[in-house]
Amino acid sequence: MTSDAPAAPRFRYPADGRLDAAMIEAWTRDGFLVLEEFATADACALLRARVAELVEAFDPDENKVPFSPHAQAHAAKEYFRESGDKIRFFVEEGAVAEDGGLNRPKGRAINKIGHALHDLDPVFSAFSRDARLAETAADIGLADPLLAQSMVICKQPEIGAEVDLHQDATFLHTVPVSVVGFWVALEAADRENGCLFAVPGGHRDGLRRRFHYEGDLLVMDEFDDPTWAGSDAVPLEAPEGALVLLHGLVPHRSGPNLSARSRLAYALHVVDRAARWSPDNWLRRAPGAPFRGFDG
Ligand SMILES: O=C(O)CCC(=O)C(=O)O
Repeated sequence: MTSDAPAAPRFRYPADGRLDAAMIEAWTRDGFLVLEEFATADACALLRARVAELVEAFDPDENKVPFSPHAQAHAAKEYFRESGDKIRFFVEEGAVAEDGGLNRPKGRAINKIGHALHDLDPVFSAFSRDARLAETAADIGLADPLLAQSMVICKQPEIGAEVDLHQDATFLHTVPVSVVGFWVALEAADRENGCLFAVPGGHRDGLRRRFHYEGDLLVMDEFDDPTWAGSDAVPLEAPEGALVLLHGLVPHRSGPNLSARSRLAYALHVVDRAARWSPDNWLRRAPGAPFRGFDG
């Protein structure tokens, strides 16, 4: 366990989104950056209300695909494979009863919603295309940013599953690696309700795994030590409204939520048009729905 690890340095999000020298230094050194006060309490409340509306409209009888962060069992399902340009709902493994039904109200059963909220939902699109984010993206070297993927990660009380140690470039691969995670705490995230943990400087050690299509199969290639444990990961505790930037190669994970509080977050993954998108990535978009930038 890493719960005694020191906390990560944190900064206040600049009003214009432009990162100062200390922030750039921390980003370059650590491969992550915790920026508090990015989103106001009202903005977070608006997004939480929008999530509640989306969940209300979701019919769990149509699809109850559990998201399994360890086994990637969802990867065999068309419902997941086709979700790159849709808004789809994945339930917690712990919310599915033996008879296949949900063992709790659907609002407490969703693991995540993905993967094109930033394009398809007006509330999430506006939030994702905040002009400040374009400034921040430029400052961390994204020359021509494209919004590739978005997810609401619910981390439900008591059953919220942990997310295993991973690098985002495993799932959203470009040559060279360019993906950056823009992760926003829509509710406070701490060690009790499953905050992020990341390995400082781990982005310098190269790509460990790659999840991609091989023919019709989605496979995971392992390039390095399969016992990769991330025991040097530090907690990235984040108050409501904080923005956490994650370099595509920085190993990170999140803990389980055994608390009575939820831990709602919004993650937007941005790649650089100047890098080559790997066509065997799991995430696919219809030909008429290419990635778009911060300016829409
Ligand atoms: O929010 C979480 O629990 C995990 C998020 C994550 O790993 C990611 O966005 O890459």
